[in-house]
Amino acid sequence: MPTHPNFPFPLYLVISERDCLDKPWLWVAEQAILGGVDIIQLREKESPYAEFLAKAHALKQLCDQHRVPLVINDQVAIALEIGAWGVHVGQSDMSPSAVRKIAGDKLNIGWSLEDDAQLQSAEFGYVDQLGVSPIFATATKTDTITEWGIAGLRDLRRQTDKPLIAIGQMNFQTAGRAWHAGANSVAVVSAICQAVDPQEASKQLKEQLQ
Ligand code: TZP
Ligand code: MG
Repeated sequence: MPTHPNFPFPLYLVISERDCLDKPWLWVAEQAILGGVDIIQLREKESPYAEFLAKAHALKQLCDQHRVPLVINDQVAIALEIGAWGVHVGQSDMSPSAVRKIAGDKLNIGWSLEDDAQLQSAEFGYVDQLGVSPIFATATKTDTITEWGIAGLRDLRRQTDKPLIAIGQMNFQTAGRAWHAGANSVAVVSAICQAVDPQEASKQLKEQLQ
């Protein structure tokens, strides 16, 4: 799938300190950028607010140096405070309409799509890009409803022109398949954060997305 004009970011890294295991997470982020990651989301589920904010400031500085957009998971206030490119909310977070009310046009809004019915939701209109969550079940996020699969992704592609981000067990075996099925972006956690060489892993994943 060619890149979407409103979301020209084929390789999307979703990072947390925890997912990087024993590697320094900011170093992993930098290596990933050098390997070709196009956009980064900071997804800190365990950090208290102040720690999340401090990490967001540090990552924003790195992203700015490399002109890579930064998305903040869940915390709209943090996204606004650091001047992030966007925020990503799930089905149990602040609604896209509420985010829009607070943030106006300051933030791009990503929303996790977990079933077909959500396409008809009034919230859908407030969303800038969709996380197709998950394509395949993954140990990184276990509270999901079902798997879209590659066929489900292809089906979704026919139903919306919004940018689609494939997430959930995206790796060397699956990223190219999701891309060719209609994803505009492929989001990766473990295949980069837990790679022996995150730069090389990013480079190889990026090569699949063209
Ligand atoms: N949302 C749906 S699946 C997922 C998120 C944040 C985690 C994807 O992680 P991995 O390790 O790339 O499968
Ligand atoms: Mg969330």
